[in-house]
Amino acid sequence: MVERGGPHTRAVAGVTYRAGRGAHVIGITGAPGAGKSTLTTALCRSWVELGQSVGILAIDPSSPFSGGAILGDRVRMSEHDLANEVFIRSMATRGHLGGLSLAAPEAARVLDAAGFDPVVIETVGVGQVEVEIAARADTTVVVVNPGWGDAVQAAKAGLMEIADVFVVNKADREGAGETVRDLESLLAMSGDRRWLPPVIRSVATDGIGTDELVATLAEHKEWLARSGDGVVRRRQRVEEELRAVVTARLAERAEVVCAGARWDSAVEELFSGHGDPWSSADDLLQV
Ligand SMILES: Nc1nc2c(ncn2[C@@H]2O[C@H](COP(=O)(O)OP(=O)(O)OP(=O)(O)O)[C@@H](O)[C@H]2O)c(=O)[nH]1
Ligand SMILES: [Mg+2]
Repeated sequence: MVERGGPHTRAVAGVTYRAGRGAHVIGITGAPGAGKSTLTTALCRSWVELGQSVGILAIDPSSPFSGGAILGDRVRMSEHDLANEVFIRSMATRGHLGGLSLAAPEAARVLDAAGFDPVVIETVGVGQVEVEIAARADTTVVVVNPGWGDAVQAAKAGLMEIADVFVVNKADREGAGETVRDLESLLAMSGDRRWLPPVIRSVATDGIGTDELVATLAEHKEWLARSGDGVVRRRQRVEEELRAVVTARLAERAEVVCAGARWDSAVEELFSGHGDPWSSADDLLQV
């Protein structure tokens, strides 16, 4: 219902807005193919072992979570537990236009209300909307790969500002140590921070680094509560969401105003050389 938007989203929001249980919302973003889904799958194993149920929202994934990837772990997790404790939903950006920035937080809230904690939102870190969605989480994880290019790309995409935790994934490849150092010096240069984003190495395909990441995510959650930053962020989120709803409704109204008989005659009048667009808009917007 949330994905359909409009009155459907409104109906869901009416039910879930106050039903949230305060799940830890974690945004995971990074370049296409950086290993976000593999990493999330590895995290799920650790979380489920800790007795947590995980909700995952994958925004427009080009390589979606496969049942095989999730269920194929022979070592630590029985299929039964993962299938029961992990809920995955993919949302396409196509057809959503600007609506995704409304639909994604709403869908995360549905998962929270349903009792999942943590809730992970995976977005590809290209495109403003996708980056914003990840940035609006309680904790934002930026995944990069070894290679100087990746650290620079991350900086260019505005990912340095939004990261609470950096993961250098595919650390089995050459140059991981260099990328860690590059990120750390970029972070050190980026001024005064109350929370200095840790840089963690991982090999998501082998589950290496995931326990450290799970611990770091828990640490950041604790820090949010202790420092008061969690409250500040939540307030910002409320403000951003309200602004998005107001903007969406004004856009809907514009579609109504820019159609129909009154619209046609206003266009006709302008076309025949009378008035000006600004005065016509004033007339049209007066209900
Ligand atoms: N060598 C190596 N390969 C990895 C690692 N983590 C993931 N991969 C591989 O990288 C590829 C992409 O992984 P995904 O998890 O689908 O990456 P993603 O960031 O979710 O990709 P998109 O959702 O398409 O942006 C897959 O073939 C993974 O098996 C790693 O730590 N080391
Ligand atoms: Mg993915």
